Amino acid sequence: MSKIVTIERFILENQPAHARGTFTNLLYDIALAAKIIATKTNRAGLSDILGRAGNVNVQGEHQQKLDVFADDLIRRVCDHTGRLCVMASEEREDIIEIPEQFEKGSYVLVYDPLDGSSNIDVNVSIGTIFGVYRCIDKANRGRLEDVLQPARDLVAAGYVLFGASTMLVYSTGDGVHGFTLDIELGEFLLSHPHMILPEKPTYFSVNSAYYQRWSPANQRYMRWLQGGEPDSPPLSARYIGSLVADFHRNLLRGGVFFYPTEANKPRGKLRLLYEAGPLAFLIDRAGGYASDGCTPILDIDPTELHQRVPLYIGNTDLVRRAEQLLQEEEMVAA
Ligand code: AHM
Ligand code: MG
Repeated sequence: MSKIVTIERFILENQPAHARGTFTNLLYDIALAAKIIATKTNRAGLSDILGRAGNVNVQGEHQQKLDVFADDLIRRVCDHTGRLCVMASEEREDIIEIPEQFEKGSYVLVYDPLDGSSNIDVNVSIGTIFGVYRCIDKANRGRLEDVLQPARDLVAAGYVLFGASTMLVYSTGDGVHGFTLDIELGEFLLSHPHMILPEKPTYFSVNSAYYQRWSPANQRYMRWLQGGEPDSPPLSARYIGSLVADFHRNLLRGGVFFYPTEANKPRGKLRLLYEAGPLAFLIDRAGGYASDGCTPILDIDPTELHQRVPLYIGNTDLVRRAEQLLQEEEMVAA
């Protein structure tokens, strides 16, 4: 019979000795927050949690009640533990400082508390995305520069998928590992050790309703993915509109997700720090690649907290094809 391994035991046994302690406990904290958010999302149709909170977030979007709940919960789970020097959330305009009365730690947490907000009220999968950096200057309490680090410097990243079951997938650099929440035990159990992107891709994922707003290179890329060219790969299409769910499916089945620039979204939609960066770290560790169409996402130096970035992520050869078409387009324009 195969072994039953809880996330606690896995984290403990798989951290290098120097990281045992603070860092291990930080991952426990995130797992705890994930369990609480899972409980809430599972009751979404039952409790008074559905619908808009009436607030507009920093991106000018309406926040859902669950977004607000998840954002506040992660802050409350993490701000007093002495493990973090600063946090940043997609839902907040500024960095989240650790209150003076609490000890500060040496790690930085960036998170998108509940991604896929258009799917919250319609019982479709949503997710939480997180990344962990080391604080740049341990002498100081956290500052903006601690948060504005390239994804290559992440020490851990992961996501929680609130789907038919709840899964937590993370990497500390050495493999990508997935855990499924056993709701009766209240424990995440190791279900997907060492996740590797299949060599043969199955799906492409994009919101094709925006096709007319894309540049000719993106349109050509789409036609290539759809099988319209002699060297097209044999792919099928899937798009949920929740990045975590689309990413997770493609990680298991192989494929590419992209969210390009558009006439009215000149920098794309997705956020570098909270969405593209952590997922780029994971896809890299699973054997794939993420790009903004020109530069590896891992190498982009963030300049703003809520910076947006075009994203192409998945099997390396599929992402490279997008880069090639976009570069050809640039050269013609130059
Ligand atoms: P959000 O942070 O407001 O939830 O937006 C991010 C989401 C992603 O999960 C998803 O990939 C994308 O927005 C879908 O956007 P669209 O509805 O334009 O296809
Ligand atoms: Mg988001």
